[in-house]
Amino acid sequence: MSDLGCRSCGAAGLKPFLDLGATPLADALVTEENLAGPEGHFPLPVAFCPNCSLVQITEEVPPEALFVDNYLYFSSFSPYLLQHSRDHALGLIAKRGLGADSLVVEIASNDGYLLRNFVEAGVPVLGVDPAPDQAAAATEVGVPTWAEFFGTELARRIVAEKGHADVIIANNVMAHVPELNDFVAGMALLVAEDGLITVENPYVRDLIEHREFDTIYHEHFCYYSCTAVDALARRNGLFLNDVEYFADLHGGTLRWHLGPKENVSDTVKEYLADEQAKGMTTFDYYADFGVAVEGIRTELLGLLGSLKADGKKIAAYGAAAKGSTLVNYVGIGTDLVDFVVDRNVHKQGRYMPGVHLPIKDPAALLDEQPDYVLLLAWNFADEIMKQQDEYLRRGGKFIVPVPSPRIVP
Ligand code: DWN
Repeated sequence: MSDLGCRSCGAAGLKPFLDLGATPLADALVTEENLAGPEGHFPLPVAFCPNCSLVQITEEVPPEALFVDNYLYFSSFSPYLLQHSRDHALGLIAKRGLGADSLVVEIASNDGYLLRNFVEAGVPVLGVDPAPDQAAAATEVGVPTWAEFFGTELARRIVAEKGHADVIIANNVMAHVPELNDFVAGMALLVAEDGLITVENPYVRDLIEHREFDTIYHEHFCYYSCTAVDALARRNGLFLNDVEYFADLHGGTLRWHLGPKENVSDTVKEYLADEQAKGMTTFDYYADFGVAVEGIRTELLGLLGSLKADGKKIAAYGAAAKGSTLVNYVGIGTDLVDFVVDRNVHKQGRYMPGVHLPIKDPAALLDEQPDYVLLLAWNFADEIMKQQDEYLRRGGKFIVPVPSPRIVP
């Protein structure tokens, strides 16, 4: 991909600024029987497009391998995300006056975690998600779901069968599609002429400024600024009309409001101007990120190594995709960390990709009371530390790895 053009604008001359090495697929958790088997490792180079400012990985793993075969991410394991999603749904129902004659389509609807709020309010919905287990789980909770990848072809079929959508929701998916323009053009085909599209993805500004390098993995083809989204939308007949920021979601998330009619808010203009002022539309803003990431690796290895040398027992929390990037890039194996805990029952009993850390139920923290817990799901730090108050009361401590490794409390 590195010799191909930008995923958005097609321009040549992508400028690489980070290489996380050959890493295993972040959500490809390993079963006991496959521990000795082959495990794919794929390059993870990251580049900047000087033409449209899109940050992107320049390696391509087929989406089927990423999101269909044995994809284990279920959105409903995070109470914070469930509340965030419910607030979003109820806000849209009120603001857009959605009712029995409306249609809400969510792309990457996972296990129905968000659309179920519309179903409860009597608003017709359609979920789209290629992951079969998640689509089945959504259907079980009353969210009709098509287990397919979204693009212009599927958009046409939805319009033919269901009509145009009053609202399209696309959370944490526009970063996950290799064919970006076909994806956005599909949303432009599907949305009603007075409809709204809301797209949520982590904000590349926070990735760089908070050194959230572990949110880079093969599922995330792109990392967005408002500048990049604005260009991508306009190229496909849509306009970036508004934007909302959520500092506590996935390390800093933007919700972009797109529509077929131009009505750009002052907030969008401020974000675009701020990105220009920060230099986010130039390579220099990203140029030194690799050095900062190497610094985190050195610091974290040093901290874990010295704790182990002092005879301390260390575990980890969150068999997250970002956790896979972190433990594999830094080189954290069972010599340093004994096990990982995760509430997602589909992940328990498996092993982290590459380093093969065993994944257990969070109860193991009280059963085994490790001295320290490396917080791989740092984006949910408040929620997890509240949940683990007994572990903390007993003297346990967390290690938060980014923006720089630190022990809490
Ligand atoms: O884009 C994506 C983001 C939104 O979610 C997907 N491609 C994949 C996934 O990335 P991730 O796995 O890094 O996301 P999370 O949601 O940060 O992962 C958190 C992990 O921690 C999950 O496995 C669930 C787990 N968890 C837990 O065990 N106890 C989470 C919470 C809040 C908890 O209390």
